[in-house]
Amino acid sequence: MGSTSDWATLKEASLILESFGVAHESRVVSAHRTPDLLVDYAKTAKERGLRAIIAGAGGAAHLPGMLAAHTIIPVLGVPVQSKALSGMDSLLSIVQMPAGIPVATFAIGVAGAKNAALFAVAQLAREFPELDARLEKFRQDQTDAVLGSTLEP
Ligand code: RP5
Repeated sequence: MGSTSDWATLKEASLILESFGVAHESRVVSAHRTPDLLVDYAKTAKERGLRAIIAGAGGAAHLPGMLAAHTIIPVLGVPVQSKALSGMDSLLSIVQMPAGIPVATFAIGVAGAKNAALFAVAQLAREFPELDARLEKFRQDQTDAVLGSTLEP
């Protein structure tokens, strides 16, 4: 993520990955405050064995696009809800990548963070049957919770 202030949002992605037993790391890598670290992080991602990068940033959110520019590892962009523009700035910054350098863009805020993690799990599940089973169970549990829910009179 671009800042420690993004952690409240991106933590939700981390919690999902943890619940599925997917090894991951959580780092602050800022496109504008630590540009050299960003380049190093992206350029070494493949050799370090990363399979996806969930990149969350807010405002002029160039982190996901800049990471994607320096690696072919899939970048999953999460627009963090900014104070000034409620995350519309983050969303448009991340989603409007010019053709050739894709960033898979998710919803603004916590929903996006959770879904980015679930999407990464879904991709990995094609390769790891135990993850596939956990994802099927997650979906079923979610369905059961809705079907079993009741409303206050
Ligand atoms: C972006 O600027 C970060 O991703 C964060 O969402 C936003 C504000 O950062 P802080 O000023 O809170 O560190 O780079």
